[in-house]
Amino acid sequence: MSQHESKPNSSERRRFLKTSALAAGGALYGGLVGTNAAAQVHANKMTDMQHGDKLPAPLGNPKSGRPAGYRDDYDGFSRFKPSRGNDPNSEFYLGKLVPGFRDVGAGPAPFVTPDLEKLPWKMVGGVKEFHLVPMAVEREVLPGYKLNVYGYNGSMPGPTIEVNQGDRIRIVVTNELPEDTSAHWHGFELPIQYDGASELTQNLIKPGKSFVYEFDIHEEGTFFYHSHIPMQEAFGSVGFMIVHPQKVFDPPVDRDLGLIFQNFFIEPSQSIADSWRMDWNWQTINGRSGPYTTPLVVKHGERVRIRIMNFSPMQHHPIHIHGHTFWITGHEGARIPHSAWVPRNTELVGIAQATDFEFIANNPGDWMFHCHMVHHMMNHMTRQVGPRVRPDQSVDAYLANLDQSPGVKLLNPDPGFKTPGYPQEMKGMEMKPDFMKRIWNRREVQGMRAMWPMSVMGLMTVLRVLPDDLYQIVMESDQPVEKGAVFAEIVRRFGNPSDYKSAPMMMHDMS
Ligand SMILES: [Cu+2]
Repeated sequence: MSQHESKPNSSERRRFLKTSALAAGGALYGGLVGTNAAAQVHANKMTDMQHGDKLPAPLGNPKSGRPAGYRDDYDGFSRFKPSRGNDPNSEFYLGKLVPGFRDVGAGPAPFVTPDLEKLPWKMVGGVKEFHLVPMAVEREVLPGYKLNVYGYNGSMPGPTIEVNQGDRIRIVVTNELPEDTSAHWHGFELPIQYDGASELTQNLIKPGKSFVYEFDIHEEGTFFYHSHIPMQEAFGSVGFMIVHPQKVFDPPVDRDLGLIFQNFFIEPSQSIADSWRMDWNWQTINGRSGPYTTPLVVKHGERVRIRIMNFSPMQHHPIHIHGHTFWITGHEGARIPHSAWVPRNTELVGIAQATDFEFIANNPGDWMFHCHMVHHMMNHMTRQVGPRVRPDQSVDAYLANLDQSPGVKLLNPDPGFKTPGYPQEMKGMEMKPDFMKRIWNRREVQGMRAMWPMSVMGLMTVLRVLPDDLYQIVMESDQPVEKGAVFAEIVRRFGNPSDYKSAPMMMHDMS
């Protein structure tokens, strides 16, 4: 096809630009305010509402702060301020072996998976017995946005199985899926007939039937279970399986947190994943998408472990934490010897891998915690902003004539189209009042900047490092906390108050 033939005529071109200008109308503030003219008016009002660059009233009691009797400083590394220490060979460089506040004798810190449950068990004849039920699940990934997926016991991902090294466990798997399944215990060194590799080691579990898996746990670390039917894996059939070591990991941590990163391909206006796709446009952490992912809230100075598991069907995730350098201390295979730990700011976690991050939370604030792939930092991205959703514009014409690429026409008044490429526009998510109410109606987000949900999307969550008194206000008290108040207090204590700027309030606050 010649260029002449494929070039849209000028009236078509004008019509296209008009449509795209309208479609991009909500692109201000990350495009989350909606896609119509009314939203644009609201967006302008929000700009007018930049106000109050003075810090609000102090919050909390800075003097009540730190626990007594613990060292602050280790070879120049401080648990209470950003610091590296002096010598990369020091045991305490970057906080490497700096202990938390928790006593070794207290045993392992409780393992916490935000937005997921634990699978209960009972002791039967000296064996820890669990009941796991593969089933279809409706998972609300954002307020009002439900996906039809596969999971276990009503949850996607499934509930966490938590055991101790040396336990004997029995897992009764009862198939409530409309199709055959099996359960694989990923990474465990177990007798062959319980490995769950369908057909190779067992007959599939028919719908309505059960299979009993029973074995001894020899290892320790971060593991998981999943269906061994590939299309079921792509629908979310997975859960954590954490094994605490007989000898508590040294140094002990104060927080032990788990996040399962997944993605799906959801067609526009669909709620069911297309498991045959090679690209994936809907992202979840523990079954929720940013900004509905629940922030990880820790105390200033604590030693934190975060176990990341990637159960995406086809995509690896470079996972990045702001404001901290962390050590890689384990993979799903085993704990790594201290001598082989690696400090990172971003770590690639491949498909079916789990990686343990450890660090001292020595830098207070609300820190981004996210996959660094741009299409994973938003949902419903690729086909929503591409030409295929534009009326009267065929994708063939666009691909055959790239110099007609929409998005480079400088005459277009829309700010989203003054630069090449497509603006970040979230047509799949409108931040309506009910949506925002549910985002804010969680203890963990109290006192964050008013506009924070605009920047936390897809495979994103927030690591909140709070001084002890602010932690208590946010996580343990019922004291009301104004939007932005905790952030402002951290700026007052640790930042540069003269540069403080408050955020505009959210749309629903103005109406
Ligand atoms: Cu990613």
